[in-house]
Amino acid sequence: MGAKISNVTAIECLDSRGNPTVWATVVLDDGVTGSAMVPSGASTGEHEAHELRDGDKNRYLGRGVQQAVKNIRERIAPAVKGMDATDFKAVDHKLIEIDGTENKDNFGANAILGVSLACAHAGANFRKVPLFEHLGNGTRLPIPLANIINGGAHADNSLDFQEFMIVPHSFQSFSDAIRATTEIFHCLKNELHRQNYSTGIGDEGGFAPNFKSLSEALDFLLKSIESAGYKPGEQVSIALDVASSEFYDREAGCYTLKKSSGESLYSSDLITLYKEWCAKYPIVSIEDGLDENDWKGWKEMTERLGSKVQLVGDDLFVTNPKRLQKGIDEKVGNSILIKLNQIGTMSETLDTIRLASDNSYTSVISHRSGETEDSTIADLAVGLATGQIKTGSVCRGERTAKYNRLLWIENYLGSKASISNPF
Ligand code: 2PG
Ligand code: MG
Repeated sequence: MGAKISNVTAIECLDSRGNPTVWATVVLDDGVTGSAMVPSGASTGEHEAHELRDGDKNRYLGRGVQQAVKNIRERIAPAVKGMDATDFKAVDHKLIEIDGTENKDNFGANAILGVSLACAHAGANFRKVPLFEHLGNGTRLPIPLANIINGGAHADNSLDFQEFMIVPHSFQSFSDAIRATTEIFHCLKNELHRQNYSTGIGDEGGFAPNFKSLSEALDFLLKSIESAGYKPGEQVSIALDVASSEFYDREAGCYTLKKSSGESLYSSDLITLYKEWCAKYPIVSIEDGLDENDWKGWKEMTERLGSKVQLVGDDLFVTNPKRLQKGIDEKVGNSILIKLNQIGTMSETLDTIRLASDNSYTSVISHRSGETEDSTIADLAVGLATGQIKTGSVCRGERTAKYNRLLWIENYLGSKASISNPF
């Protein structure tokens, strides 16, 4: 009896882009269960853990995850049966051991993560505590980095840069920060409409019109912050995810803005552009400003911008402690994006967050562009008190699921809830 795992099951379900993904459930001896759904990226880093897809063109255009589901049912379930679900670290360790590969190629990181997260949920449910309390002792709500203009691989428009986010960093509570975000989102919609731009949305719920230039998108953000009645820079700032690996031309060694002007830029030109923008706009954070293998460029970027701006490594670090350690050793970046499915287990994710904070790197907990109603990352952000979360725009259910969970946690914590400005 107790928290012992009696079974692990899984099914193939759908993500927000209409692609199949894994939904895993851990069942305990006493009947308590825990479930989780696995997200999936579009602008994936080449160093991420392996996402197992069936490749059978006759099902879901090759994107099925039946093999991952089968791996959970037939290979993982018997291996973790009888283990204590409250000790999710031991279960994760077992998953890593039986997979036996560096990148989780054997079972698939999607199979392993599904079980790892479901186990964490089952443990929390067994202990009758919310997941965030099971994961850590944090009570600090994160500042949202809300992606209200989409481009890059997430939208069919003219923007080469992937995410234009607003950061409501100077509010007294998470609910006030979300209210401001939502008001700005609606003001942006009105302004786009007024100027005859499309108000259709991209993969993460942000607007995705054909702007005339990248800086025009920034101008619209600034205007919307102001028309919602907030002070840019003082109350609400801007964050970018350039996702530059998507348009880096490795052979030519330069960045080609292929969705818009076709112009090619070297690392140092891009850094200069960021520098100019940081002087003109209240930009507090730039993610993947340079390519995932451009360590030299990243070093220069950190030297030139790192004292003023948060430089977040996503494709660069892929939530991997080894790659983060290289960044720390080489003084590259000052922040890491945390995506559970890049590394594949909850425990390894917690280790990476710890390594970051021990070395004064900030951690930004993140969704993927392909998401589900699963809200585990909201609990992760609070339990580990990381102070920042990136989970898309304030529309679309798979994005609001995380914001709503945070609103719930804030209310649950009552006077114990805190929030603070990391910028
Ligand atoms: C990113 C993410 C999430 P994707 O690049 O940061 O916004 O996108 O999941 O497509 O990698
Ligand atoms: Mg990114």
